[in-house]
Amino acid sequence: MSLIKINNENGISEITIDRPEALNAMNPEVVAEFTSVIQDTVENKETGVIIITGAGDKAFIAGADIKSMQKMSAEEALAYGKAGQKLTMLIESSPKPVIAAVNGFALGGGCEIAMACHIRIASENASFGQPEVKLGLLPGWGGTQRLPKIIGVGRANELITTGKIINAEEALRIGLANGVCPHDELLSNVRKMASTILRNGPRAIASSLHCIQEGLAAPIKEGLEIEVQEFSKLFHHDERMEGLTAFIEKRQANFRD
Ligand code: DAK
Repeated sequence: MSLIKINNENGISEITIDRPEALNAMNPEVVAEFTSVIQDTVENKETGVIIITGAGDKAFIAGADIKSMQKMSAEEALAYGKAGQKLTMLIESSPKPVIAAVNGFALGGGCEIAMACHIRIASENASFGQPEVKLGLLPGWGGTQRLPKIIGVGRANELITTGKIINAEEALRIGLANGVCPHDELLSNVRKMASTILRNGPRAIASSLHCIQEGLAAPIKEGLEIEVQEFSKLFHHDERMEGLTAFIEKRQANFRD
C-alpha cells in the first residue's frame, strides 16, 4: 500500500505523507517511498513548485518512527539516519521551490523535513519541536545543522536541549514559520503562493535557490562570485529576454509555454 500520495495539477505537485494512524511518522518504508517520489517530482518537467503536507487533521509529520527505532541496531540506525539525510538534502537542493504546508505536529524528523523545505507555512494548530533528547536521541536528519541557521544558535540550543514544543505563533515569531493561517485555509493559501511563484522565470528561481543554498556555506566573497556567475548564465537563455521584453512591452511575462 502506498504511504505517499501525489497529485500533479497546473504545475504544482502536492505530496502528502499518508499514514495518519501514526500521525504520519516516517518509518524506513515511508523514507524510501518519499525519496523516490521527490526524485521523480524534481525531474518532472511539468512540475514548477512542490508542496509537502501530511494526511489528516492532526499532523504534518510526528517524527521518525519511534516504534521502528526501538528495534534498530547501531548499523541500522546509521542507515536510517543517512536515508533521512539524503531525503532532506534532495528537498533542500531541489531547483523547484518546495513549500511545507504544516498542518499539525511537525516534530523531530517532521520538523527536519519542514526545515529542508524552502518555505514553511503553518496552520494555526501546527506545532514544531525537536524532542529527540527526551528519547535519548539527537535530531539526526539535519536538525542540529539547519535549525541554528534558520532561527539562530541560541534559540536552536534551547529548543534542542529542552525538547520543548512551540506553537505556530511562536514559530512565526522566531522565523521558523514564514506565515500562519487558519487550518482550513492552509492548502488554498499555499497553492496561491505556489501560483505566484509559477508566474516567475523557472531558471531564475532555480539559480536564486542555488545561490542562497551555496552562499550559506561560503564566505561572502565566494558567495558573491557564485551569484555573479549564475546571473551571467541567465543571459544564455531566452527566459531573461522574455522577462525584460515583457516589462518594456508593458505585458505579463509568459515563461512557461
Ligand atoms: N513514531 C511512531 N508512532 C507515533 C509517533 C512517532 N514519532 N508519533 C505518534 N505515533 C503514533 C502513536 O504511537 C499512536 O499510535 P497507537 O498507539 O494508536 O498505535 C498514534 O500515532 C497517535 O498518537 P497519540 O495517541 O500519541 O496522539 P496524541 O494526540 O495523544 O499525541 C503527540 C500526539 C504528537 C504529542 C504524541 O504522539 C507524541 O509525542 N509523539 C512522538 C513525537 C516525537 O517524539 N517525535 C520525534 C520522534 S524522534 C536518527 C534518525 C532520525 C532521528 C534521530 C536520529 N538517526 C538514526 C541518526 C529522528 C528522531 C525523531 O524524529
